[in-house]
Amino acid sequence: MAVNAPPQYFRVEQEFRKAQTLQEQVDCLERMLVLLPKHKASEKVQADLKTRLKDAKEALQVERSAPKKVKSFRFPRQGAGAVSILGGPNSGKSRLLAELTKAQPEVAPYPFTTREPLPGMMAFEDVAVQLIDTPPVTDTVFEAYLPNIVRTADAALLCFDGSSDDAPEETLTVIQQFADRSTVLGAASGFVDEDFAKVQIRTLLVVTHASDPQLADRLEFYEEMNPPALERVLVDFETGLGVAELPSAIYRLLGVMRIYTKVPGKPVERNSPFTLPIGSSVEALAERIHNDLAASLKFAKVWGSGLHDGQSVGKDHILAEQDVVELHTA
Ligand SMILES: Nc1nc2c(ncn2[C@@H]2O[C@H](COP(=O)(O)OP(=O)(O)OP(=O)(O)O)[C@@H](O)[C@H]2O)c(=O)[nH]1
Ligand SMILES: [Mg+2]
Repeated sequence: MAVNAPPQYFRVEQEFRKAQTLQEQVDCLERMLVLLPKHKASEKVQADLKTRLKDAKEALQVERSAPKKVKSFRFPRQGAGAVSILGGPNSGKSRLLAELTKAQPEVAPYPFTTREPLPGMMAFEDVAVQLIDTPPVTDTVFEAYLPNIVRTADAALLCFDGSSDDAPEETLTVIQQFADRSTVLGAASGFVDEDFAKVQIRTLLVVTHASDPQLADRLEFYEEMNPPALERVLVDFETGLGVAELPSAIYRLLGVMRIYTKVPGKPVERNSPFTLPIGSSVEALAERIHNDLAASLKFAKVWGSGLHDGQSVGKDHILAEQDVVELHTA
């Protein structure tokens, strides 16, 4: 966004994107309106925010007065982030969930096996990532609750069946179906331009059945159809190709870093790192731990790359993956 807003604004904007209920959306929009600087350049954004707020409030009224008819699924957020698993029928979505988590989805060699979304927790080193398996999408089949699941997650996996001649077309159909519902499977997560209705979700193309001898032809055919540029990994759950590297590729999609904290004079707490968006400052870490801590924060000592061990840094110091931080309030 071209508007010169303070970092708090963008944090609330992030929160807004992941809001799972209308009430959460209303709360975030109200805060964004307060935080947004009021000047000529931000007029369009202000107007957009106001429209969104009005729409969300109206929808909230409707939701309160009418019982829900549409099925919806909300999975409490757990771990360092959430990633939805999308794709056409039989593309390996459930197999992926079964391979990387303890969840036990039905996996079968015929299409339309999965009827409802199912979450599972994937371990990557010392963090966990929530994966959500979903029913297939085709040009005629699309569960109404899917955009919400995809938009409230941090990233998506789009499965492409490397053993099927139909995969190029089916995969493009999935992308188009979501695009038709203002949900753009793309290279980064965030809003598209300044259009608050449209959300982009960072998506990894997961080519399954990648040991298939005709894979290269199918991928070439896919490329010729001008799909959006997505990062891509090749896996085969039967031969094991690429499977060991998949968790780290999924973790990287989240755009977060792990930060370990320590109390002065105590050892580092290695078991449960905080995960913060890449580029976060010492202050953001303090805020994550406790609002009061951020207010009373004086400086921090950091152990990490490019620093002396225990180097003192200010609130604005930008942290890096796997830094160890000791926060000092006096
Ligand atoms: N050889 C091989 N088989 C795979 C691979 N991935 C999935 N399969 C098989 O392909 C079939 C379909 O996999 P599923 O995971 O059920 O596919 P899905 O996308 O969940 O299908 P729906 O739920 O019907 O949309 C199953 O028999 C899987 O075991 C792979 O990488 N290699
Ligand atoms: Mg399935």
